[in-house]
Amino acid sequence: MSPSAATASTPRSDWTREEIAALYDLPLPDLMLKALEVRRDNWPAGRIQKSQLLSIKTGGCPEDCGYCSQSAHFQTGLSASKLMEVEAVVAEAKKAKANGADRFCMGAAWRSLKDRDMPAVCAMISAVKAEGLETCVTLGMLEDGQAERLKEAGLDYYNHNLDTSREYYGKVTSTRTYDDRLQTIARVRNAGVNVCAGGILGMGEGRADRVGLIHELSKLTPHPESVTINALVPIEGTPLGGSTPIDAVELARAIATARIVMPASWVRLSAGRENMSEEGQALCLAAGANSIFVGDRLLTTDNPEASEDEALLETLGLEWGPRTDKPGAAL
Ligand code: SAM
Ligand code: DTB
Ligand code: SF4
Repeated sequence: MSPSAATASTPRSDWTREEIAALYDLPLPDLMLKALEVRRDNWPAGRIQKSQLLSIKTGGCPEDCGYCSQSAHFQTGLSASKLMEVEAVVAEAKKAKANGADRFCMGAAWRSLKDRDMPAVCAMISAVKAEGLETCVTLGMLEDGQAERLKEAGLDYYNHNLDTSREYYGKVTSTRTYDDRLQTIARVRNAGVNVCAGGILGMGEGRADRVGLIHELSKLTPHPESVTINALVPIEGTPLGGSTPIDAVELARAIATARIVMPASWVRLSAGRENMSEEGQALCLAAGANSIFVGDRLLTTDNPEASEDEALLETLGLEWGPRTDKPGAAL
């Protein structure tokens, strides 16, 4: 075992909500210091992974998630489209790779994955994997046996978010429950696919809900390999379109707390960077985020231009770097 692996923090799944709240509420410099210690002990210094997203099936979703541009319940001006052809997806994956991304995440505006779409989705996963990219999909709820088929096709990660605390969840979505989400996450885990799970800040929730979200994630055993932290991208026409934007310091607190509580997880600063200042993003990266989405689109909304992201990393003295399989071992 390398010396750095020996000092790596062992993930705990018995954090109490109070312990997590106490971390979250620390004076910012003390919280950041603890997060940086965890980062130093577990992760290569100064490396940020480039991920890229693609919406493979856009809009017309039967769910009523109050934040989402793609729900058929709200008038957001988005036009729905069918599942993309495999060739078109591969072309986008090639472009992402040429832009330096090493992870490619495909999202579909579905309530759940239908078996009739399985062959096309599996073909996309296999083809993207064959390009040498890490694969991630987010396709809604899964039934028994579906995650196994995705894994056989070459899937590395399945993204399925808890979004917020259990108590606040009903204020955001009514067409499914928190336990539905946990059940799909368990199916992903049982199939041996890496779990990517996280949530959204800035939906009118309080700090107790942000702590509750991190607590729910920390109870998963093992922790999700990937923890995605989104700032709400406000969408006109949705119930949450007029929400007060989350403060960058509050977002950094959530990232730092997740970094400490789930030391071996990839923490991703995901949606919302387009509306953040360079200083705000700097704080979130300094708080211990390992990855960002690059490319000028997320799924349906804008993301910073490549040149802005290059400038950001240059300013911060950070480098792009690929995923390392064993946190702690690559220091
Ligand atoms: N339909 C699938 C599902 O909901 O699991 C997959 C696609 S969905 C767009 C993936 C995730 O994106 C959601 O779980 C949510 O956390 C995040 N998301 C969607 N709209 C967002 C927005 N306006 N701002 C921030 N995050 C958002
Ligand atoms: C996640 O947690 N964030 C990404 C990914 N998983 C699929 C999605 C962000 C979506 C932002 C809004 C949009 O572009 O539609
Ligand atoms: Fe549908 Fe996913 Fe959007 Fe919810 S978040 S409305 S499930 S696409």
